[in-house]
Amino acid sequence: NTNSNAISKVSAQKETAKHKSHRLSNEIERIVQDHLKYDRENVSDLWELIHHEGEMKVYRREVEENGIVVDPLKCFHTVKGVTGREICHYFFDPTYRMDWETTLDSTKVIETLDKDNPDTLIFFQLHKRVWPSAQRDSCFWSHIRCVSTGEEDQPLWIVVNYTTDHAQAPIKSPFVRLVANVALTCETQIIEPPLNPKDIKRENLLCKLTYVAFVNPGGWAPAAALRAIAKREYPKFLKRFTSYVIEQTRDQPILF
Ligand code: 18C
Repeated sequence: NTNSNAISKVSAQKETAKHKSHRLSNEIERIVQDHLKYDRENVSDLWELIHHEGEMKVYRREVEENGIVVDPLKCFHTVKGVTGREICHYFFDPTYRMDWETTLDSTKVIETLDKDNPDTLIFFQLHKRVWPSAQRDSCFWSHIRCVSTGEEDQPLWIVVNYTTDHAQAPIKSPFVRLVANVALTCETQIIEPPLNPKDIKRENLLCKLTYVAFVNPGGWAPAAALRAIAKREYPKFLKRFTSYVIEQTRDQPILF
């Protein structure tokens, strides 16, 4: 089955860490390191808490560039019963995208950068149209990685989605290309760890999740409408996506 196949391929990478370099390697390295450095930092008072529900906190900063709203967004969440690797796997793998994404008309993988180590895919997505604005599309590389911190016993998992150009995804009117830099970082904690690690159950798992999004709509869009949509859609995404991962993994062996 493709699912376990994809999982084992990424885990093989985790163990052997053999990375073949490709045309995006340097850019990916730089962007991933930036996210690892800054995303988990707490927010300053420049950030406004726009949604607080249980463990979930969604912050944003109101920023405009040439009259276009590009508000940075940052969320912290804690999810019980799943590992960071599981959360990142469901966020990265195209198999599940349309199960949890409610803001897309379509998603398509147009390239797998290194077929021996499919940790980087290029996606072309068509977003739902928000009337009366032009419909947005996006083209981005998506990279999944396991980062061992050395200090803790559980590694960090991260997925970064970052806009790129691609010959198979030309910009075509009437669509407007949005520009995105999104990262999901997950850290697994073992609560009340049993003496034998083999006895770890889902009830012992806690995942600290950080999600950041920098999205430029790529052209003018009414600021008030856009901010209202963002305020509604990001919390909705976080709730739906994390519940989805909990559902999918409930009766599955834990994937560390
Ligand atoms: O990270 C998420 N999903 C990933 C996989 O798909 C990927 C997506 C990145 C793009 C995020 C930006 C989406 C903008 C889509 C615009 C249309 C939305 C319409 C919704 C109406 C029901 O990383 C999870 C993403 C969660 C999406 C939240 C949407 C927030 C909207 C932000 C506004 C963007 C401007 C669009 C212009 C609209 C004009 C009013």
